Amino acid sequence: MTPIKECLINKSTKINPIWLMRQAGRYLPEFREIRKKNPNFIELCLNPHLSEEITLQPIKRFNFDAAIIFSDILMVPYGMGQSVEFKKNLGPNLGNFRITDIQKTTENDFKNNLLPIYKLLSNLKKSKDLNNKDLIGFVGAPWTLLVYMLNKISPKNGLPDNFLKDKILIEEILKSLDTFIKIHIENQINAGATIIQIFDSWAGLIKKDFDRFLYNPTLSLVNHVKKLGVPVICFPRGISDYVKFSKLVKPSMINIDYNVDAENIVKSLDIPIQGGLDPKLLLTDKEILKRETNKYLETFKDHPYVFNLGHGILPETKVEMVYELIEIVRGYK
Ligand code: 1CP
Repeated sequence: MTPIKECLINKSTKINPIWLMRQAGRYLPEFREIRKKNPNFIELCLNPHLSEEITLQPIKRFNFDAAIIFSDILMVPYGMGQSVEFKKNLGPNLGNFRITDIQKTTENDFKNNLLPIYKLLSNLKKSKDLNNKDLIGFVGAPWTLLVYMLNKISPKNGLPDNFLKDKILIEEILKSLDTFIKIHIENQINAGATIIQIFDSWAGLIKKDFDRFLYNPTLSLVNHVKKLGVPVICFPRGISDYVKFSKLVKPSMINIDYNVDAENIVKSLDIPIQGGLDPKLLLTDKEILKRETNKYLETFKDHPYVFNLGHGILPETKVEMVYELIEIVRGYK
């Protein structure tokens, strides 16, 4: 059984399994090398050969317990027919769309648009580097994808006040997202994903109607993944009540962010927990990193716990600090 599966059957393990969100990415010199030669990010995500190499880069270097496919949550809007570009200094930039065009997109159109991602998974499945490791597929949660689809750029500076004004349009988009995200989940599992993670990176921006935007749409996906017999990890970043979320949505494992009080959550939840460490700690020094990492390891020592961060690893992280982190986690007794 893989180390993470062992945690998932609700066992606390002697050595905590470890992988890092955004482990395949810009902090790795070997990734930047490939990226320099491939300025079109979407094309890179749709190149199974290069995506495979990028997915395996952190595995070869650090021997993490899981690989997460090199792809992006915005590949779902792309598959639905919305244009998606990544611009230097801006980040994602999505195009206009007509809801009627999205509603005309068939399952087959969608699948054809994203075929290289499924090819990537089936290729990775054969890789010797992934022996006894999980292969994580992922999707964005409906709320987070709705945010990108309507706002067209990152909401990191907030959303306009009238963001939710067109109630009918929003319901239609959420309905399409539920359909296509489920298709994407199913295709990833059929191609070889052994775990699905649902990223709700902007859940913290939901101010009201939590049932409509957070609990119900996520529960619908979680039930779908469970029905397919695969564990599902939820990461509703920035919400104020992870306990309520976990009790209502019942994921196989919950990924906490770095604002969550670890001591409190461990007492309140009986499902496996992942993550928590502030990625900014990897920008400090080894002493601080050790002290803060040990706090998580100590707090979760009798709880099924997968070591990870409280959000993605930052591009400016030094590779030596990642080696150090792994040594701390694997050396902890
Ligand atoms: O070189 C570059 O400029 C590309 C940077 C990059 C990378 C490496 C982007 C653009 N996406 C990715 C890969 C990626 N994205 C992965 C696979 C790699 C891995 O985890 O190892 C995953 C799981 C994602 C998921 C993702 N994309 C999320 C959810 C997780 C999170 O960090 O919150 C989100 C919000 C995105 C959108 C996105 N894609 C890329 C960027 C820079 C962003 C964030 C933009 C923003 O700030 O709104």
